[in-house]
Formats: sequence, C-alpha cells, structure tokens
Amino acid sequence: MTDDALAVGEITEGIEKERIITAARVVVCSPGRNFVTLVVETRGGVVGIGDATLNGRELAVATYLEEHVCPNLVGRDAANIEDIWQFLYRGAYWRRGAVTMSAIAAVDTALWDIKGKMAGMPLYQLLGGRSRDRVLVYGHANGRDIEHTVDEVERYIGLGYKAIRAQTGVPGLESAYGVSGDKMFYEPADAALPSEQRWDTRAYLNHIPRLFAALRERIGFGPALLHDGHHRMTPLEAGRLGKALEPFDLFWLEDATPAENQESFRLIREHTTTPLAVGEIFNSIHDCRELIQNQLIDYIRATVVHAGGITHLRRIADLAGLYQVRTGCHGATDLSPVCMGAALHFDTWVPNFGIQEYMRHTEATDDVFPHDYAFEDGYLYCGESPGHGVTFDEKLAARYPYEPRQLPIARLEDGTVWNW
Ligand code: GCO
Ligand code: MG
Repeated sequence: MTDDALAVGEITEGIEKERIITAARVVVCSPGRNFVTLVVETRGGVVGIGDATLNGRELAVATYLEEHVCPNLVGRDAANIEDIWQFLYRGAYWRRGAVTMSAIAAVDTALWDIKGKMAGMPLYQLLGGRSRDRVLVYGHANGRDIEHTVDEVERYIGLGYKAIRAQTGVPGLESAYGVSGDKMFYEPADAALPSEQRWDTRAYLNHIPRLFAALRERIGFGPALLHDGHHRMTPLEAGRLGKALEPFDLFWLEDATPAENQESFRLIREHTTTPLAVGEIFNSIHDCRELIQNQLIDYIRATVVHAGGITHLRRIADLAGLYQVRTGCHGATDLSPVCMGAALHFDTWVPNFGIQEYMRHTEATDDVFPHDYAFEDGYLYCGESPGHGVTFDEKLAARYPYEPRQLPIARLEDGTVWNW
C-alpha cells in the first residue's frame, strides 16, 4: 500500500515515520515589533515555520495555537496539508475569525514549508510553477504636508520603486493615518494601550485630491500611485473621492469604506472608475465572495497570515480570477518576513497577480528571520531554496521579549469613536 492510499487522519504504522509531526511550538518575539511564529518539527528533522502575527492581538493567537492547535498536530502526517486545514477549520466548530484563521494560516504555512523542503522544491513550484519572472511591489511614501509627501514619493522613485502609495498629513489634524516620523519602517501600534487620534473626513476629502494633483504635476504619469483610505469614509464620500482622483490615474483606492456590508461597495462603484482594493482584514473567502462575484472591487488584499494560509488564499484568488479581480496581498511590517516569503511564492505562481505591498522590516527583524527573497529595481524576487525560503533564528529571537502594543483608535471632533 502506498502512503497516498492511507486513510487520511489515521495514524498507522504505514505512514513514513519521518513525516510525523513530533513537536509544534509558538514563539512570540519583538525584534522592533511583535511577531508570533509557529515552529513545526517532524520526526525526520525537517522544520517548517509559519507566521501567526495579528497586530495588537498577538497573545490571543499564540494562546489559541498553544492550547487548542499544537496538541492536535503532534502525531499527524505533515504531508496532509489539506486534511489538517479542514480538521482545524471544521473541527473547531467555531468558523472563521481573525484569531482562528491566523492560527490555521501559521500551521498551513509551516506545512507547505515542510512539503517544499521534503520535495527539495521552492514553494512556487509546488503550487504550479512560475507565472512571472518577478513580483511588482509598492512602497509607502508619506509626509506631514503635500510638499513633503511629493519629496518622499520622489525619494521612493529614486530607490527604484515603480509603484508608490502616498499618504499625507491633513491641515487641522494633528496626525493622519499612514504618516509617521520614520519614513522606511512605519509602525502604527505605538503604545501598550491605544493612543487616540482625531479625525475629520471633510478636511481629508478636500485635501487629498490636491496631493495627487501635485504629485502628477511633479512626477508625471509614469510611476503608479496608490492611496489607502483606511476605512474612514462612508460609501458616498468614497465615491466622491474616487471621482475627484480619476484625472490622476490611481492604481487603486484602498479600504475606501468598511466592508462588513459588501453591498456598500456598489454605491462607490456607481460613482467612480478609480480602481478599488479591499481585504487586508478579511480572513475568509466569504468576506469577499459578494464583492468579487458582483465585480465591486478590482484588487483583493487578503494575504497568507490572516486568510487561512496558502491553502485558503489560493481559493480566494481562484474565485477572483473568474471575475478579473487581481491580487494585491497585504504586506505591512506587522506581517513577519515568514508571511512575506510565503506571499512572494504565491505571487510568483498566481495567474491573476496584481501587485504586492512591501513595507521594509527593520534590520533587527531581518536578522531574526533570515530570508532569501530580495528587492531590486521596484520588484521582489522569491528565492529558490526549498520551502518558502525564510528561516527563524530562535536564539536571537529570545533576546527580544514580547512588548504589549496596540493599534490607535480614531475619534471625531465631538469625541465619537470612528474607524481607525
Ligand atoms: C496597509 C495597512 C496597514 C495596517 C496595519 C494594521 O495598507 O499596509 O493599512 O498599514 O494599518 O497592517 O496592523
Ligand atoms: Mg491598508
């Protein structure tokens, strides 16, 4: 009897002993910011790692993994990625949710890593091979005012970027989403308890078109420009902004409005042809099914760590492909290099690729997570080493203990809590 003929989920003598999972453990470390990493070991000595970081809620996922997932992994055949995914998803009874899906994603990523290492192949080969030579990425430029932001965009062009997200300070507001002191390593989770920021949508709406007019005036129409609304607008306000930005040829307007009500994107669509992107906080295909099937978006932002791993992200991308919706995986610094490595293999394979977000990690983070992907001239290249190509220096990680940090909250002028 071959291994394939074995009943799934059954641990029998026949399973190649070396594939049996012997240990699964969670490491929380903070080399500049917090990361949750799952390490899975097999009897044969092959180790796979997965990212389980959920910004501001790290310990919830770590505990979920430690208490409810890891004990279930030991003794299973690491090769049965699909069966383990289904076991963790259906078997929990409580479906979906960011904590559950990030935990499942970490297991899934670690198991794909192990499969690649056992096959001696980079992950993209296991998915179906290369669909492109390189992965177009966008970087983050931001400034306190329009002039400063335009300078920053020019600096990113100087660094080789072909696509740049631009965020700027808004007159009358002390702080704005996406604008920070450090121009390479933006980190919004800034305090143990949430800091509070004022928000004024009218001031924002009147200001942003001026930024993009100034940008096109200075840099022309060569580089692609993106903007993140970070859930702050109502659908009608988003329609107005999208319309005002049409002359400036945006690659996308992101998170124009919260998407719990997927139907609300229809109103935006009816008012503008500016391409729409959403999904960095989605964790399931059901969060975006209507958006995709009704062609209410152009780019889906779900990524490996928060959307159930490679196994589930692939399903989302396949559904999106039927409706000409392309991928644009979330790639902020709160997703560890492990997620980035896995996402780059996914990006290299996925037929309906759009773009990949790339916020650089700090040197300390890169030291803890040595990786073989590399940036050159506006593109990221995944490596050729077996698995996803990212390793984990646990000894070094131990020098950076967890630091409690949460994301800020936003309030309107009158004190009402708004979407951050
Ligand atoms: C993005 C995102 C991030 C999020 C962050 C929250 O487009 O990159 O909006 O900057 O704010 O991931 O943890
Ligand atoms: Mg975003």
